[in-house]
Amino acid sequence: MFLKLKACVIAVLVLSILIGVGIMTGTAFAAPGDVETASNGVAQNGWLSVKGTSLVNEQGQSVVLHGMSSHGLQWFPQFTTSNAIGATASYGANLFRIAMYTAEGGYISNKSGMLRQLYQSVDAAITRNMYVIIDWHILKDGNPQRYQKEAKAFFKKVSKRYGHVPNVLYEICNEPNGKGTWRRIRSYANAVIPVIRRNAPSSVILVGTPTWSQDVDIAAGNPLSYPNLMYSCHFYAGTHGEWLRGKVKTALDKGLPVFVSEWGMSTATGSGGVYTEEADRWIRFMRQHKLSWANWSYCNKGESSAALVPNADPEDGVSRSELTKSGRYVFSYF
Ligand code: IDC
Repeated sequence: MFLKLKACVIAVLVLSILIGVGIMTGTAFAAPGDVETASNGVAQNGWLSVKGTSLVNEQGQSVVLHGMSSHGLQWFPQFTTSNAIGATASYGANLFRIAMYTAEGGYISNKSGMLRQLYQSVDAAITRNMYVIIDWHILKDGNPQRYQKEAKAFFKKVSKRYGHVPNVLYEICNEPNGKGTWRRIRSYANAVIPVIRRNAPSSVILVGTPTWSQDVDIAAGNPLSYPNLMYSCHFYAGTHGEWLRGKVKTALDKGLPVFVSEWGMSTATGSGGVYTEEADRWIRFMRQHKLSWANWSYCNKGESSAALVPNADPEDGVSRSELTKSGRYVFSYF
C-alpha cells in the first residue's frame, strides 16, 4: 500500500516537472511517438458533402476545415510523416494538403516514387484523424489537359485505394494558368471526375479555376454539373486583396461553393515578406463565409511563406520557437 502510494507520488512529481519544463521552454507538449490526432476531424464529422455553398458533415452541420499544405512532396517528404502531420493536429488543424507536383521533378518524371510517398503521407494523415487533400499540383504546366492522360490513370489508382475512406478530398488541378482557360478546365474536369466517381462516389472533389485559381467568378458563370464539388480560390496576402475577395463574393452569390485550398502570408512568389494586415482581412472574410482553407506551406525552406524556421525538424513535435512569423500567425487560427 505504502509502496503504491510512493510510486504514485513520484509519478505525479515527474509529470509536473515534465509539464513545467514544457511550459518554460515553450515546447509543444508532444513527446516523440505521442499520438496527436485532430480533435474536430473525421471521427467527429464523418463523410463530408456539399450543400449549397457549404461543406457539411455527416450530421448535415456546416463544417470548416483548416490546416497546412505541404510544400512540394518531391522536396520536403520529411514534413508529411505521421509525427510531422500530427504536430499540426496538436495545434488544432483538422486538414492536411499534400501537394504532389506534376512537373519540376514531381509525378510525371517519377511516378512510382511519388506514388509511394503520397500513399505514406495520406496514410499518415488518416492515422491522425485528419481530412487530407490529394493535390494534383499543376503549376508551370498551366493547362491541366497537358497531362490529362496521366491524371486519369493517377486518380483511378488513388481513388481505388481511398474511395472507401471519408478522410480524402481530391483536388484535380492546383492552379491552371496561361492556356488553362475555364473551357479547357471544364473539359479536363469532365474527363477526370467520372474516373474518381467510379471508386469514390461521393467524396468531395476540388476543381481549380483560371489564372492560378483566382477566377471563381468565371467558373460560377458555367459550373460543372456533378454534386459534391467545390471550386478553388487561392490568395497570397502580399499580392491579392479586396478585388479577389470581390470575385469570391460574386461566386458565392451565384451559389458556387468555394474552398481556399492554398493561401499564403507572403506575396505570390512565396516570399517577399509577411502581410499580417491583409491576412487579417482574409481571415475575417473566410470566417464570415465559413470557407475552409490550407496554408502554404509546411516546410522549413528559407522563404517567408514557410511555417517553420530553417533546420526545424517536425518529427519530435513543433515548438513555438520553431515557427516563423507566418507559422505563428497561421497556427494560431487552427
Ligand atoms: C512555390 C514555392 C517555391 C517554389 C515554387 C516553384 O513556394 O519554393 O520554388 O513554388 O515550384 C502557388 C503555387 C505554389 C507556389 C506558391 C508560391 O501553388 O506551388 O510555391 N504559389 O509561389 N500559387 C501561388 C503562389
